[in-house]
Amino acid sequence: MHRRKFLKNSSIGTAGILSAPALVSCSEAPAANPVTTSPGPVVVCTWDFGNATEKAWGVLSTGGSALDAVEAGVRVEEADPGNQTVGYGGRPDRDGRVTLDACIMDPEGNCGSVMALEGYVHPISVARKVMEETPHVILVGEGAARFAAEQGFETQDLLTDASRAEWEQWKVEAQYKPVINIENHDTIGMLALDVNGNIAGACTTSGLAYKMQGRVGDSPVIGAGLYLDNAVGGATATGMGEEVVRTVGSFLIVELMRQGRTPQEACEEGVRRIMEKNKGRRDFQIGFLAINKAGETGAYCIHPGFSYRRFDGKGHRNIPSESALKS
Ligand code: SD4
Repeated sequence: MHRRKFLKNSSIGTAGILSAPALVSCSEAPAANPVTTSPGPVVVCTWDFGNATEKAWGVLSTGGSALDAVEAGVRVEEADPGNQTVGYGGRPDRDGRVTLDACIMDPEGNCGSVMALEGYVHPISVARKVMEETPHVILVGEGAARFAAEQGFETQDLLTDASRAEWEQWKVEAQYKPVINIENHDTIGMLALDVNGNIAGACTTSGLAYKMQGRVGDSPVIGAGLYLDNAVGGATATGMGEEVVRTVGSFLIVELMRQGRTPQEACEEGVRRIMEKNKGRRDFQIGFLAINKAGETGAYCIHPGFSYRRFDGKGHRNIPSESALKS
């Protein structure tokens, strides 16, 4: 049942509605400006997720929609136990529970999100169902899990032996306190521009390792971890979600592009705003990635070492972000 039909049928009507793959490091010195020009189709994602971009490209190159492409693309990482920041095999919270966050946005500006979802490998697909099958945008925790079950998703234990062993070790070493870690990476944010010039985006994560139970970062928050305006472009984020939420990072980047900045310039400004608020503190990581309607892409990160994948008609490239701060 699609959203419109749900609204029509619903008794509530309109009331109140609303390890990972190797991280390709770049040098301390800024790399070549990664802005590239090419009309769609094109797909980009945070970090070095070649299989995910290839999957999305398979959809885009056969005329599929940007929305189908980003969902299919990020599902690859959700299913990969080798990526311990996303989906199956994700690192648990400090109580040993794997809780997943994801959101998705389509070219019409519809969006869906799940937060702290447990027991389902593909939170991105549950988020899409929230978008398409309910009058709501966000479902959390038990409510999200119940909805997933109603939609026919299969439950699965997401805590792998590898993640459990690391967690046990962390409890000993960290004395059961959550840690701030600049190495919080491998969340996948993906943006696609399809053959019709439409943009969609998806973002999915298990969040910060050993977070407090119930903690939610930026990744499932529309405007923070992901945002797009089909007339302008899209943006997504990875890193310390609290900082991205504080600056509504992805929304900011899209608005900066609306005002004429390139994706690269907008990402740099997004990082600068966060640095400004933190007065030079550098014990966390933030990476932004953006695309505009012309298929130009850009990325920027507080620390060197951020890269992103771009797949377009000219092939599959891994582009180091211009990560080092200029000042
Ligand atoms: C979060 N932004 O939950 C996520 C973490 C992340 O790669 O990006 N990890 O804050």
